[in-house]
Amino acid sequence: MSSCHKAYITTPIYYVNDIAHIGHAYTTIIADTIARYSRMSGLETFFLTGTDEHGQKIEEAAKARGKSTQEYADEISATFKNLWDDFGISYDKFIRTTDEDHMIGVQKAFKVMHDNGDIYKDVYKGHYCISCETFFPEIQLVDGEFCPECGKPTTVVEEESYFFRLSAYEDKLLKWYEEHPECILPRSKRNEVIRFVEGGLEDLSITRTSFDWGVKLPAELNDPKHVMYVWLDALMNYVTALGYGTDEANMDFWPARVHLIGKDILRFHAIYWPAFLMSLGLELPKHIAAHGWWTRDGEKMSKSKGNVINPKEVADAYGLDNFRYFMLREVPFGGDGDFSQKALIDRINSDLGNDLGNLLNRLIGMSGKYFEGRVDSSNVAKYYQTELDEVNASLEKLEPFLFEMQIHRYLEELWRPLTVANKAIDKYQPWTMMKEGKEEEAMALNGLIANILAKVSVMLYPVMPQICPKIATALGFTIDNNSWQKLIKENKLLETFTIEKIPPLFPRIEEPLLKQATPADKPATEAPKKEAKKPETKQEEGVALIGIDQFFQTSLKVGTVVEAQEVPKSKKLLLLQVDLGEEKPRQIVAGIKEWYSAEDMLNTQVCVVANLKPAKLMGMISEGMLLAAKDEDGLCMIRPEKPKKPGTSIG
Ligand code: ME8
Repeated sequence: MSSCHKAYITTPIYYVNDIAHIGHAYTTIIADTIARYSRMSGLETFFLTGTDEHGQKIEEAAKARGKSTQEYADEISATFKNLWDDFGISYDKFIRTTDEDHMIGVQKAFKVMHDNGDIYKDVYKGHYCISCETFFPEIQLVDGEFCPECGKPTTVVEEESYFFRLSAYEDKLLKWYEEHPECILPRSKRNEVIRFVEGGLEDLSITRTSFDWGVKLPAELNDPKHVMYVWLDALMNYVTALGYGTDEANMDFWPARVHLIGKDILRFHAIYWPAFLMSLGLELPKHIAAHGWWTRDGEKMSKSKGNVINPKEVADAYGLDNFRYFMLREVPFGGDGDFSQKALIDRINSDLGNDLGNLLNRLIGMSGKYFEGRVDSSNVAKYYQTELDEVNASLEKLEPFLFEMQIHRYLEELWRPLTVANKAIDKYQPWTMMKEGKEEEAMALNGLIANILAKVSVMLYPVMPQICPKIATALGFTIDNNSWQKLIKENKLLETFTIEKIPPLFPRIEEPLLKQATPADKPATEAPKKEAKKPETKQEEGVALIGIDQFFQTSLKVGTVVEAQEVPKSKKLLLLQVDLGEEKPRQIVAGIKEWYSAEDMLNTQVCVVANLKPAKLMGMISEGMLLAAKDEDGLCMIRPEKPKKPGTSIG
């Protein structure tokens, strides 16, 4: 059993049907940050990542490229591993589900669950989405055919299958969520899962007979035509990586401290996985942490749009640590994020360049000019106790933010000491002190700034593992468990040392550095001022709080529906022409047909989000969105209380 001195941290294992993009990099970078912090703080750490290589989707992707499935999986798996190596990701193991010992472990798990009566054989009839490798009940399908997750057509499958008695775990799962409020992070996501489970769980089909690129059943079952469902195989990686079913030496890292995942795969991790673990008699993970989705300039990334972001290109152009900082700081964990070069450049120029880089330059300048680079911290507490107290108060708050996955708040709080330092220089003015002969006070100020930078670089190291050691070198120390203990846990200071000059760490970026730039990528032409910077987003329970200026970026208008018709072959969509007082009516495709007929909508007034990028729905352009409210009883439109002129703005 894992003790509190051990930390086991995992990423999802990525499908080898495509190469890594910014979303995969995001998950892996968060996990790497947590792993690095764990190690620095003295925890024995095991960080797992890898690739998910079985299933119909991979078999088909290989076929489409004219390759053998194994050859194809080897190739793509290597691209993931190489990328993480290039990025210096500090994983302890890279697992592949085609590894022999993984497959042995999965078979052992299947046998245990079978022997204890949780697996039985029956016939499966249902709708399967190959892209999501998931079965869906008919009622969940869009227009009776399409996958509710990805929109692709599903196929009807009727075959003999083994089932896992998921329904038997409903109450036990609910009890677990109830007793462990922190088991799913952010906590708001836990409520979603609870509601889903309360809606009832069906037993889960866990084998397939229609293809064979997967783990075979244990030999004892003597049923060679079945292979295991890819999600059962994949989830097991978290324990087979520690040796489950083979050499169990590392099983003392179990249970995981955190499984990091994207919100798209929460159901598998928060429902199936704990149920499998209960059936196996293993402990449940401490946290399952689901982050949000990255889009590109407001749009979903896809190959056909040509807007997929290659993380390597971004890191090469802007610097790996800058990219890491941006991703972790820009978005509240759990919320969705938008990647634009402008946002990245603003973060680099403002947070990193102005707040951190300039402070280091000021220190190098000040200590060089007055003290030949020497720093003596003996009198820091004598003159600057208030500042020290403020800095320590911030540093003490940090660790819980990290382990509760509030990484954006971790970084936000970590910037406070930098503000304290920058303000102290402006307030006490070392140049004036030197003129007035207050050399001791000026040296103490020098010591204060140097120590704030030292402390910040230690705590920033997990996020920026290449740059922070450079800051530490300039300040004559090394970032490790000893310095963390001394500077952070014991609130001590570095005593005397000489500052080494280093070149500026964050040269200002004036222009987007990647070809794919769009107008939205242009950086602010002036140094972004603190106030003018992107409004701070704060997050509670996964819901982003926005400033009023952000709210006003949305244009809401009253409109009149001047034409309404049904979309042929769609159970959900109506095609509306809405007068917004513009030259011609806007075409809006609205998913409201279950609640409103075309006739109901004609000549009524609606509230429209008027500045959304046009989107295509079933091949039709939609130039806005209607406001509506939906609960268990259905959906209703939000309308003005009294008639208003088309185009009247709301807000
Ligand atoms: O789901 N924004 O693998 P996968 C943010 N093999 N994160 C994103 C993203 C985006 N646009 N796109 C992908 C699988 N991700 C299974 C997992 S685990 C036992 C099996 C990230 O290659 C996010 O972490 O489709 C998401 O959960 C993961 O990539 C899905 O990777």
